[in-house]
Order: sequence, then structure tokens, then C-alpha cells
Amino acid sequence: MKLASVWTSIVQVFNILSFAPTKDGDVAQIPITLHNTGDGAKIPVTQDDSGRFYHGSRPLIQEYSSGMVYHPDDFKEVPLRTGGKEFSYVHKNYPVVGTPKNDQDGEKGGLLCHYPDMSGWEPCYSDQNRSCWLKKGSQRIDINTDYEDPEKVPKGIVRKFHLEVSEQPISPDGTTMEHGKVFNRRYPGPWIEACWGDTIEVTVKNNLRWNGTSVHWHGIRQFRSFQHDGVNGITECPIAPGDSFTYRFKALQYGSAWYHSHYSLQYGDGLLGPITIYGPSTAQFDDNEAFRPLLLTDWNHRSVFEDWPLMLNSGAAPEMTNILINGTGQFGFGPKPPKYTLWLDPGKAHLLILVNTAVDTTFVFSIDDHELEVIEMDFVPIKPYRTNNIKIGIGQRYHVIVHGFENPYKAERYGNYWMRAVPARKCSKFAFGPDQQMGIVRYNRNAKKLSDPLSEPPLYDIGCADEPYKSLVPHIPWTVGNPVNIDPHTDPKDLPDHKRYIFDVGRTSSGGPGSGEPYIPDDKAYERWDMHIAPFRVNFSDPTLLALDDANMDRLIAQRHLDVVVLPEARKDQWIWMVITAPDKVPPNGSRIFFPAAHPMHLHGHDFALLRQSTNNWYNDPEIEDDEGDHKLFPPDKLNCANRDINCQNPPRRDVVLLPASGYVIIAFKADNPGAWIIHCHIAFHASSGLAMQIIENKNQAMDVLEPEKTEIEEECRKWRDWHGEPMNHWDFHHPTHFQDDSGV
Ligand SMILES: [Cu+2]
Repeated sequence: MKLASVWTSIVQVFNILSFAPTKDGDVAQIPITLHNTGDGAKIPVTQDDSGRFYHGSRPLIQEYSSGMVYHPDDFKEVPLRTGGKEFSYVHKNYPVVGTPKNDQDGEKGGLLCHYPDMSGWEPCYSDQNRSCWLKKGSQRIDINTDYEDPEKVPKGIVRKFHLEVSEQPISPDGTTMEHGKVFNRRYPGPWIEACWGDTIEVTVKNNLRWNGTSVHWHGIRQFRSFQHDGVNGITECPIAPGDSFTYRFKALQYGSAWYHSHYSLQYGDGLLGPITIYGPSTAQFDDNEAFRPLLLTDWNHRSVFEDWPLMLNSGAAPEMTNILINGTGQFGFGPKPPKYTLWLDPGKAHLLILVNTAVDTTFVFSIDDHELEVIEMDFVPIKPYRTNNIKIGIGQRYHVIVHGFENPYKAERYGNYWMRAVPARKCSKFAFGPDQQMGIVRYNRNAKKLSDPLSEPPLYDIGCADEPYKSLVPHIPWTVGNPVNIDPHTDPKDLPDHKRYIFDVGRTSSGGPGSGEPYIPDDKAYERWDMHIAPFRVNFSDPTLLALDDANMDRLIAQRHLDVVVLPEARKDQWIWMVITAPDKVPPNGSRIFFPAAHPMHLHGHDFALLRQSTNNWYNDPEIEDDEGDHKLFPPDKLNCANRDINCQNPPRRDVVLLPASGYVIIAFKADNPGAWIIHCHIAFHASSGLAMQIIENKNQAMDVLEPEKTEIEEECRKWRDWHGEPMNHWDFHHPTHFQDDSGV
């Protein structure tokens, strides 16, 4: 035994820096709390060769996730030890929920969820019961708890994280991309893990030379915290180079997502990472069998900013060259990193988290011969269903359970299987066919030689679509109500622009000399994507949240490129409906141009219900008949729940939906979250082109939400304006009018 350096002072347990070195951490840096030892404080703490800590002869308990070490006397009892490395316990008077993690990535065990404000409660989450989280007598906080109600969500702790944004060449597939932009010097960025009910606090420092940045926490509802949504030009100014900004928000939902830059196309160069918020689930999986999220992405060896002028000139998103799984892939004849490998255990149920972080590609994911049991989409737990492949649009996420074979050598004699991420047809564009056999699932840890699998792909359709509508049934049902933003007696064509509810996605020729429009470059008119009155373009220095008062709002509404929609003031139980169409043709409409393309549409600040998703033309849907029996669109008095073509009874709900090419979607969300929210296509090149708009929800309440933090935002803006006001800071300082040549988001 050797003596370890020990901090015997009381250490603040609740502000754990989760990126503290735990994997190969220096022992001297591990803080040790020994509150309850009395005279025992004189007894030395030691550590044996395998890293276990002792107080005298008594073994101490170490939290794998944080590196914290506790004295056993600090535990009132250990009610739940589920085997493996996962365990839950009652610490002093409060519950600690152990979460599962597979150790193949070198992780030492799952995150521990501390609930110091919940004395009297005990953990009830285990591999025997994944649906329960905390219990107290007959009370339960579990999979049935209404997570939208902040009062019902468990009270967790504050978890702090630091992200540094910088530039460096990266080679995820062995070929170097010179203009990588990364968080904390790695790609993908670090995994942010927190627990249901925690407050997540992330300080972002911008070390870029030529770019601002802002970081969006995709899918996080930002309930009454829209100023932390991370959309520059709407909820903040960009963070200037050299400056920092701290985002703070509550994890009311649980599940997985990703965080990414929302500054122009920046995330396409690497600024993204996974987020998991641990909570219950709708099906069982085994202890110690939860994998780190699998990020699926398309990839180029050019910067997205190099590709952007091609998009501007041709109107089409550039071709992609490769696919990465969790930041690794193989390319051409260069050095090849090993294929992404998952090790399964025979007969065990494994949790796999899939996140599409692409800029242009919908993926169809499968593992040869294996079924996937789908239990969660976006941040919404669903009734489990089984499939042999799953379609994932950009920004969408699924939690799936992979049931390992009892005898993995029966279907494939070596027990190796291909894991496939296939680009969906018409939802992807590659210069040449990428290697679709992207990863490998293996069972035999004792194999002397790791051979490639001989397995065959399952038969499935790789068309551009979401998962089947009927498969996606939320576990906690919603009954959607009639819209408060649609007047049944007003023709939608008679509405002022900022009160519209039908939005046609198309392209518009915009800008150019003498147009008076703010688009850059302005040497000629370029064709840009849009969905409302003009291609979207934010003003970085004049964000919406600082202009919510009536006079300023009128000023914003008057600027067509800001595409503002102001919702009627509504109660939190009232519903806003939106119709988004992707027509290939519409009744004559000025200079608009329409193309049949599918778009993954993402709404911030809400989960929305998908009332209808159709591949038919909204303006001439043969499935819809009016009173005279003609095929046509829904008139405003038919846009309600009495219409049997609209599903208000527990429809799928999520935060990204695929708008089918030539088709339309009808979505609804609760007017319960005051703020300024963007809705946009998640094809990064389309959003940069202008396929976005902003929604102002309960404006007066939004000003109240902002008030305590308004000075911080103003300070961030002041620093941005100072930086931006210095022409030598512009990447194009010899053409200073080129600085923002896209929408900015
Ligand atoms: Cu799009």
C-alpha cells in the first residue's frame, strides 16, 4: 500500500466538474470527503495497487463518475446493489441513483445522480426495474411522471462544465481536415452527462480567431430560460473571440441529444458533442450495458465555409465524401483508423443511443441479423417497438435496446456483425458511394484474430422518411387541443405576415444591387431557401431578445429578412398550430421557386405534436375532400381536432420532423414557454441559406424571464460589437462587406 494525498476538508460534492480527470486521473487530484469519521480523521487514508481506497482497514467507497471517495459511515444503507459497476444508495439522508455504463470505452462506471434536497426518498432504478427512479412510501417519481411540470421533476444538483472553442486540424477518418473547429481540443466534443432534475451550467470560451460562436443545447426545452438557447441573433449576440458566456438551464426531460454551435455553418467543422440526461426508460436493459452515444454524421475534408460559396452559386448543398460514427471512419487509401466496434455480451440487453449530427444526411441504421427495440425518440419515452432498421433524420435521436444473441455464433460463425449507417435515398448526396459497412458488432472477446464480419444486410427500404408514424407512440399521452392562433373565419391569405400559420418552403431570388435587402454578397441576386416572407438573416449585433418591447418589436417585424411571427398571448394550456409545406408547385406566388426536397424541421423550446405528416401537396391533397367533394386544402374551419384527417389523440411528439418532399406537416405545441424561438431546417446549408424563421411567444412574460439576466446579455453584445467593430478582425478585411454572407444561424 502506498499513501495517497488526501483532502480531508469538506469538499463541495455538488459542484462536480465532470471533466475532472477520472480515467487516468492523478490520485493527488482526487478530492476525498470524510465527513463522518470523528476521531477517525487521524487514521490515514491509503490506496492499494488496484486503486481502492482504505480508511485504516475499512474500504472506502469511490464514485467512478466523479472520482469522489466516501467513508462507509456516510451511507445510511445500501438498498440497491445491482451487480456489475452500477449501484444506487442512500447517502446520509438523500438518494443517489446509480446509472449504467458499459466499460468498453474505458469508462469506470456510471454517473451517480445525487438528490440532496430529497430526503426521505430512495432510489428504485435498477436492471430489474428501469421504469422507476425514486420512491418514498407509495409515492413514485418514474416513467409515468409528467416531466413537463417542473414541480414533479426530482430536485437534482448543479453540474458545471467548461467548453473551449478552438481551431485545429483534425483527422477523424485518417485524412486531415485543416479547418477543424472543436470543443476542448477534441472531436466530437466531450460527453455532457447529467441527471433528471439537475441544473446544467456550461461556460463556453471562444478562442477562435475569425468567428463568433453560440452554443445550442439541441432538444432541451429551455423552460422559462430562452436566453440560454444559444441562437446568436435571436437569444444572444455571438460570443466574441476571447470572451466567455455561461449557459444555465434545467434538465426537466431525460434522454439524449447533442449540443452544437449555432453560428452559421460552424458545427459542420466539428463543433458538436453528445448530451445524456439520465432518467427512467420504458423497457429493461442489463446492468453495465449502456454505451456512449453513437453520433452518426456525414463528413468532408473541406471546411463547410469553403463549401458555402458553392452552395450560394449553384443553390444546391455540396456533395459529402464520408460518414463517421462517433468521430471515426475510413477513407480512401490513407491511414485507416479501426472501425468503430461495439462489444456485445451474449443474451444481454444493451442500451444504444443514436444521434444524427450530420449537415446534410438522413441515415438508416441497422445491425445485421439484430432487432432494435426502440424506447425513446428525441427526449420523449415511447411505447417500445421492434424493427430491423431505423431512420434517423438530422438532429433526431433514438434510444434503442439491442438484444444480444444467446448464441451469437449461430447466425455468423465468428460472432461478428456489420453495423450499417446507410444514407437515405434523396435525403443525402455523396460524391461517391461511402463505405456503408461502418462499424462492427462483436461478441468474442477471446478471439485470437479479429476478422471482418460475413453477415448480410437486412432487407429494408432506404427511402427518405421518418420512422413510421404509427410506431411512434409517446408513453405519457398528450391530447392536443384546437389552435388559438387560427381564426376559422379568416382566409389565411388575408392575414398580416407576422400572424401567419401556413409556411411554404421554397427558394427566392434575393438581394443584389439596389434591392435594399441586407444579403451579402450583394454583387447580384442569389437564390436562397426560405419559409416565410424572405430568406432568413439575423443581425448578430441586434438580437431579438433585446427588442421585445412593443416599439422595438414593430421595428423587427418591419424587417422582412427577420421573418418574425408573433403568436397571440396565450395560456400555457393553449395550443399553437403550424402548417409547414414543401410544395413542388403552389398557386402563382411572385418570384418564389419550388423544388421537391425533404427538410428535417427543428423547433426550439418545445416538443411539438405531429398532427399530420403527408407526402401529398398541401394545395391539392387527394386525400382531403371539401364539402363539395373536391380535392383541396384544409380551409381554416377544418383545421381543428374535429377533422378526422388530423390526429389529436397522442400523436408522435418530438423536436425534429421530416417534412416530406412535395408534402406537408401540421404540428402543434403548447404556448407554455415564453421567449423568442427559431424554427429551421437542420440541413446546415439550407439554414445558412435562409430556411428559418422566428416565433415570439408570450412576449411580455418573456421580458420578465429575461430581466434578471439582461445586463449579462447586454455585456456580451457590447463585447461582440467592440470586436466586430474592428475591421482587422474580419476574415475578409480587404472586402469588409463580406463578413456575414449567410443567415448567421
Ligand atoms: Cu432543408
